[in-house]
Amino acid sequence: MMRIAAGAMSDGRSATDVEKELAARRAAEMVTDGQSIGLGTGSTSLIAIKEIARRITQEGLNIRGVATSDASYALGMRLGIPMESLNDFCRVDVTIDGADEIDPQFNMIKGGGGALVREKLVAIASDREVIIIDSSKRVSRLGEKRALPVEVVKFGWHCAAKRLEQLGCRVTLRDSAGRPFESDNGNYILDCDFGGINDAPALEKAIKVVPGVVDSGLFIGLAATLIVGTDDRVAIIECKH
Ligand code: A5P
Repeated sequence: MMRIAAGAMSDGRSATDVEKELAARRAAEMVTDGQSIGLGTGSTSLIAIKEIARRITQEGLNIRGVATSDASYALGMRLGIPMESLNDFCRVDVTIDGADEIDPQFNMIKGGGGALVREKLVAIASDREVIIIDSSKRVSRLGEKRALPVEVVKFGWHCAAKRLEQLGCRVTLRDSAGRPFESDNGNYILDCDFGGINDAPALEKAIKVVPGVVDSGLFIGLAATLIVGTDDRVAIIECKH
């Protein structure tokens, strides 16, 4: 008799995969004809991008995509989504993106995939930021489970790391196959472990003024709609900031 690991579906997907898929598909259903859509980065966004591409093909929707990373741009192009640059309009109707953590105030940590700078630029340019997550991403306090990613320029990054440590964290230079990870912007990512963040809006401001910092993965007041997959259900929450 075949045994199925706890939390796994009979088709091999984990319970988390199912939750991500439910959230991503529901978000893709919200897309309407004529919109510009910010295409997020990460495994949940990937499902949404594929679903948007399917709707373009099957329903003939006229949609333009704005990528939050080189990976999302390449995927959008490969799937036949007409892509445009943020520079073309500097505004986007709706962005659909994932998150690493979201707290009860709907503030978030993003950047697990290293795309935080472009994700934030696209989020800020968006009329509506729709966040799609599995249930594990909801936390009572940001930084509880994840270190906070901070993108820094390479030049003098040690100095930026020391200044960040003075804000109360342990800093690790993100690595990829034994070499420092490089963002799409050619910068380094410092993963800053605060072991729980008490005042995320204040911390975001404090990090932003550290010389060498490009931006942090703290997304304050940017989520407009949260779509959470929980078991076999999906909840849509309008975020009040
Ligand atoms: C990319 O840099 C991140 O902000 C992702 O959106 C985030 O890590 C969520 O990724 P998953 O959908 O893969 O969990």
